[in-house]
Amino acid sequence: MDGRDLVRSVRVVRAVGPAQGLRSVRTAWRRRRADARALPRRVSERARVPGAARDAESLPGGGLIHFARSSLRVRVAAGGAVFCGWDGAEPEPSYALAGPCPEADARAVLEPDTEGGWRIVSERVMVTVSRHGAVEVRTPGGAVLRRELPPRWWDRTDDRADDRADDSAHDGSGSPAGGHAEGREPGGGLGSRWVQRSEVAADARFFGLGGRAHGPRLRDGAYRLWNTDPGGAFEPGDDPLSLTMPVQIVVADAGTHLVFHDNSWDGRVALREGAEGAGSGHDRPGTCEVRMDGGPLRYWVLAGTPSRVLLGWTALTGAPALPPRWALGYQHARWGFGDEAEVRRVVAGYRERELPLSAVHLDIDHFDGKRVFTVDRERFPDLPGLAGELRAEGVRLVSIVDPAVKAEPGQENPTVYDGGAAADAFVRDARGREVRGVVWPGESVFPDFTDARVRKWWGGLYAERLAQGFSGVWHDMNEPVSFAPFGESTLPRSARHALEGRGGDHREAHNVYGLAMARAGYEGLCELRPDERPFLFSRSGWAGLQRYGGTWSGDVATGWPGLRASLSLVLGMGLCGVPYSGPDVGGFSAVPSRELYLRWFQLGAYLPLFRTHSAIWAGRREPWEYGPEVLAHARTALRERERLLPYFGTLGQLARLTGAPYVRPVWWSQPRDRALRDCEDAFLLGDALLVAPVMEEGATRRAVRLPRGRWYDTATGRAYDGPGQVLVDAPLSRIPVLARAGSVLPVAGADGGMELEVWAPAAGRGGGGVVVPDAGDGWQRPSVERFTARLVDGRVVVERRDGGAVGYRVRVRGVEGG
Ligand code: NBV
Repeated sequence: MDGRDLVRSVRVVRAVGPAQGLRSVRTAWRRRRADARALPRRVSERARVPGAARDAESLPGGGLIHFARSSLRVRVAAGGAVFCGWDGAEPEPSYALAGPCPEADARAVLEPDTEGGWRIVSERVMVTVSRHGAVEVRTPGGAVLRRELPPRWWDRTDDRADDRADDSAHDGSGSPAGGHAEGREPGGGLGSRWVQRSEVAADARFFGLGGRAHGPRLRDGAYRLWNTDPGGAFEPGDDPLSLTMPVQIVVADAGTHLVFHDNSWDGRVALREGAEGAGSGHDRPGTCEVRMDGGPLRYWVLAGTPSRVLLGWTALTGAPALPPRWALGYQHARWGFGDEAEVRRVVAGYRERELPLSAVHLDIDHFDGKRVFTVDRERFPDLPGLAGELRAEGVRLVSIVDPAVKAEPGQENPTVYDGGAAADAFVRDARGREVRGVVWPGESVFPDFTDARVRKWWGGLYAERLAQGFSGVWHDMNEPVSFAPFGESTLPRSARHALEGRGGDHREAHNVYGLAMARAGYEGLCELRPDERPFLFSRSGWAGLQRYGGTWSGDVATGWPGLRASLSLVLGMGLCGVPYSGPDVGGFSAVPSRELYLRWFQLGAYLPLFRTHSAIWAGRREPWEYGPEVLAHARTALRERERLLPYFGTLGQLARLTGAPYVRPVWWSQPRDRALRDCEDAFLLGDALLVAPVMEEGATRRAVRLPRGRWYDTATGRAYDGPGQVLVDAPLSRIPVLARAGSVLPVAGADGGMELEVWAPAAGRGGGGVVVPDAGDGWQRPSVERFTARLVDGRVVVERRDGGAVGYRVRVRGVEGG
């Protein structure tokens, strides 16, 4: 046990008390023993590279190339996504794909190239494969987006098996990598580690990899792929966090591409940005090295503009779930609501101060003994009554849901554990015993969400939450966490999982645990309440989480760096296809200064999930707790959020239809602008707005980097012409928000009805916007309305694209007096 373990032990004991703390020590030892027993110990590893190409065969969408010691399947799918699978890896089964693998593009065919390799030309990319297994992805114009060097595996063989299987090291291949004889299953049945190095343009920037605290631009360094509860609070520099995914978005002058390594094992991505050889002409390419502990080497590449790439990505992994309307309003969470009366008091506080409030979130303390799917009846005797009361004034209740189930059989009444045990729902170890861990309720077991049967059982439990009056759920602790004073705070790597009937262990299931739990909750809610869209957001997850809901920052540290991290997380998640997210406004871990709270609140007002929350020990987060000045400015932010609700609704619909996130990096529509690629302190909210939060203490002005075109400061009406950097006022009362000239966005008018806000186009330029009117909280198909805006004799004329009547009041801004 080292010093850090000691700190963790103290933390665990503080969280669950001395008795459970002791139990967690036992569990940690048990985990270590179980892994030592069940995971392969005596392994010898042999390095292997593909070797020389032998031949190739044409297959739909591309072909299969045989190398001396491996094979590569390249398959272009309709829509342009390219799949590459080594060693026989196929696109399915996959936790990321939304459905069956998309059809192959019949027009994409494998043909020999002039260098002795092969190429596949498709509509969006050209893929070339060299005789030694290097793969290049190019634009149709021939510019290289990505160059993959031949991969390298370390095939694990049991030493004992080796002794028997004679010396395959002397297989006569003559390759320095040696090792793998043709015909023998790669990995010798124990799975292979592998590494794949790639090069990208010298000017390329990396983004994505799920939720990272130090982004959105991913600088040089190693990023781990293993969903991890940071244990208390995190800041930029802490890595990994709860929601990792092997999805990179690479933006370069030559084009944008996304690469997704469809493999849920533990891994690392090492990134190094390139450098352009000023004058010398010698560029150093950017490099990316993906290293996985096991699992298939298969990946998808999607290329095009950022919006094309996200369209393709969400076509592949699923359209983002649309949150119900109310989930776009402001929400207040609290860990530590004492009782029903306190909830009422807080809601009344909002009402009395005329602060719009959409939902209140109840944390683990409303459970009976912190047991999931229970209620502490003494402190919350009538939750359905409370929910009904709040609902009448437009406030919903949202419940936390943790995956760990207290391991206790019921005395008189069956417990959740009883139900799960009867359904054989809990994760077992290699010897077939339930894996026990320690979480909030004490000794706990963990549902195996990788089993469809278990998902069904778990989904049914949400009936209890609905009966208590909850309108939505908040999944926590699903990395999954099992407290441990040393070692990993999760399940043993040797724990067994169904993995949809294939069978496997936690090394493969860990990263998809939160994703599969989200699926269980989402499908359960759809079945239980078919007329309403579920509201679900989850701390952990993986590629494809957007199909079921959103996410939030988790325990972001209170502090200015935490404020930055919270924006980085939202931007990163959006680029990975999960558009709905937001931070704990005010930070999770400590009491923020008034100024920090306000600046966080002002940022939150422009993010999809706008929610105040904190740790039980970190003070309160109601705006009035921070003095009258903060209260007044928070009210302004809340009102602006209300006014923008129709715009948020439209952005949610567009995210569902196109994959474009609400919150986009400023380079979104101009990825060739290098200065924009490096800008991390502002974002686009849809097409129309550029939001420049204040993330520096004491700042009342800030520099804003503008994309090309004219932008209006929405507070002053002053016009600025981009590209370039401008200095704008950022008084404590507001953060700078700029509107793109020519944009048309739906907002709530003073009477609550929807109207169009139109920002005057620059002379000689047109404009326009899309509006998706609110169609309730059900599953109605949205209607999409398109508008154009143009200047005619100095007047702004707004028309509907389909020629129909505009149908809304139009408010023009950005003209004299506007
Ligand atoms: O359930 C308590 C907290 C919750 O408030 C927070 O939002 C989660 O991220 N939860 C983590 C568990 C423990 C935190 C120390």
